[in-house]
Amino acid sequence: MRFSLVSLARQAFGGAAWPRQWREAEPKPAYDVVIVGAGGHGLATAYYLAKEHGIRDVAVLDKGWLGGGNTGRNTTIIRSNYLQDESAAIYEHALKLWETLSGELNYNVMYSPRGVMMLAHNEHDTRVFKRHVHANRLQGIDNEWLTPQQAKAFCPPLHVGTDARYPVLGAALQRRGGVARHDAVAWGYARGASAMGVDIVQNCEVTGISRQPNGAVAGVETTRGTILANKVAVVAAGHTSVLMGMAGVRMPLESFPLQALVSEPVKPVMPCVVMSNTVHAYISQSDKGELVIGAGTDAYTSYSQAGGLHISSHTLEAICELFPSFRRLRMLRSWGGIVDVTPDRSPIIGLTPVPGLFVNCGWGTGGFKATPGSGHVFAATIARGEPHPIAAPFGLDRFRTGRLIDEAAAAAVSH
Ligand code: FAD
Ligand code: PYC
Repeated sequence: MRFSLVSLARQAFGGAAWPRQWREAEPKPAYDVVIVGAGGHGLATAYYLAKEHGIRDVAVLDKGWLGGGNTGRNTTIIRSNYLQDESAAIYEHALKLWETLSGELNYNVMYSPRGVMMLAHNEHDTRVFKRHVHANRLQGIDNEWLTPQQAKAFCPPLHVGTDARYPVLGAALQRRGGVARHDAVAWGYARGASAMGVDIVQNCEVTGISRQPNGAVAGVETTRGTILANKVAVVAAGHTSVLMGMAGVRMPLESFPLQALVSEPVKPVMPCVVMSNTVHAYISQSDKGELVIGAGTDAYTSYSQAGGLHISSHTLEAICELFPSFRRLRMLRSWGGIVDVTPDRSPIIGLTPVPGLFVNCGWGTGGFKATPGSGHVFAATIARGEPHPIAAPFGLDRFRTGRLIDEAAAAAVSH
């Protein structure tokens, strides 16, 4: 039997109402804005619509439970060390919001800037990461180059011996990067949005997007009935193509399973986040003590929320190679999420060919870190009906010109 957060919380709070500051709403027949997807991005969008634009007649609909998509399934790596100015700007905007988010929401999202270190194992890695260090410093973003000995001092369990298959030749370190508690981010934004009047409707799958005779959006069809809306915003990572297809819009996206796993909990042993593109692993330690390990995407498109076993086995081999002392640990559980990926590995945020229909998607394997910034600029885009300046480069129209080239830092590990 499967329990949703809603049913568990209902039991915890006596079966009736939600705790004072967050209720599960019944849908109304009409809203100003309907947001499809109660992940971090959708909930953050609702929060900033209400808080910064005074738009509170908003419903956030989810086919499952809030935070049950990629928001609650990711490895929570937060960083802004991207190469292109456009990407660095949006991820840095998000990183600055992370720094004050617990205070903003009065909810501990456990943002922990413990440093994200990216390992170089060959000449190509070294050149690429040094290029990122220089680009970031020109952008005013912290990033520094470490020798193998400095990398070892920063992360003592890391093996930097020359006997390794791919020895560590150096590392790029973003000290302000780190991790946060993923589901707390969803809960914090949900509680904040709900307190301002936003309705959050779980177990409400959107099955259609209806249009007015003039072509503009009219609302959504759902498993709980028709809901009219002046504006509809699709923020449904992994499922965006399906939803946008309901409005007749084809999206340049592919959906892949991406998986992660955690070890049994142990005392603090891993002080930072480490990522290796070449050996292919990324790892940190949660406050519960589990080592949080991410794997790669499957090689084929799918909507399955579980990836291939050979992918996670490969990742564990890589972890054991980089951290020999972790070999004796047992794995506790693994899971998957569905990520949607654009051809240039940058997100899509903005207006669509359908008046009143907005979209935020394509964050691929790296959108958790963007959550506050994405919600912030998307809310402004919806409220004003034109792209926020930081979101403007990420419009759908860029695929006509090929304006953005592949953002190599989008994955940071080869997915
Ligand atoms: P989601 O949280 O997936 O929310 C979308 C919601 O839409 C879901 O709740 C879903 O139920 C709902 N939905 C879908 N279809 C419908 C429908 N028809 N009707 C109603 N609701 C619908 N990013 C990082 O920055 N750092 C990382 O370390 C990192 N690691 C990752 C590891 C894994 C294993 C995975 C899977 C992803 C990782 N990511 C990471 C990516 C990150 O998780 C996502 O980019 C981000 O969480 C997307 O947030 P979201 O709110 O857009 O999507
Ligand atoms: O974007 O940093 C990232 C990331 C790490 C693992 C998955 N995504």
